[in-house]
Amino acid sequence: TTIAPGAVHVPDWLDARAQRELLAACREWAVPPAGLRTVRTPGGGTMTARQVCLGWHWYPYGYARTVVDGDGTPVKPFPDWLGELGRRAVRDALEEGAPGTVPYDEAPATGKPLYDIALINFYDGDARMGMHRDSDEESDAPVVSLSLGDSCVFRFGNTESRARPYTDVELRSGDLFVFGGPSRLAYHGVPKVHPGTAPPELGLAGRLNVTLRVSGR
Ligand code: MD5
Ligand code: FE
Repeated sequence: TTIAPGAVHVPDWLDARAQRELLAACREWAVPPAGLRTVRTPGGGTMTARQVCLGWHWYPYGYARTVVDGDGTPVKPFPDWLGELGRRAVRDALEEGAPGTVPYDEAPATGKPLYDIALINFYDGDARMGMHRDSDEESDAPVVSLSLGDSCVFRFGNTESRARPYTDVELRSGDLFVFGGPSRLAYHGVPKVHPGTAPPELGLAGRLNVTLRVSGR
């Protein structure tokens, strides 16, 4: 389903087995060193979703190779299989959405791997994410988003401001969302997670979101 030009939602993209495997990997990535951390914002606040990074470490508002705002250790490596998953996600989203809405499918001729960053956000309790844009990557390649566990309201906005107009989309465990082209720099957020809505057999209390990105570095 195309939500806006370049924004393609593919419900149920990961089957139950793939969800279990991705969750198991997330649990390993969450352990220290360079594990799950609470992100402090420059204004003195904290983000309610906790985060772990692979490949490059994101901090407000940049990327580093070490956990500069945490334990200072090197960021965990970005595994090849996750990059392959990202390429497959973009390819499937291209087929699913209007032709040309995600105009970036191939690795550039640099020979560099395409996806090289994963940001994993864990939402429990009353965690949310305010409206923001992802503009710290030096690449206009689409962002791939995979959801696990509890369902949520994902708010997809516009490129001008945090305010209306926006579209609220329900994201469930196993869903894929690809944000490319004109949607790459749209404001977006997660105003609500629905507790207790994860598939019972997954064994996850809360919501996990894995985003795959291209650093462009
Ligand atoms: C989440 N994560 O559900 C979301 C999914 C984040 C974040 O927002 O920054 O970690 S990724 C949503 C996204 C990424 C890039 C562009 C757009 C949405 N967009 O244009 O709407 O935890
Ligand atoms: Fe974001």
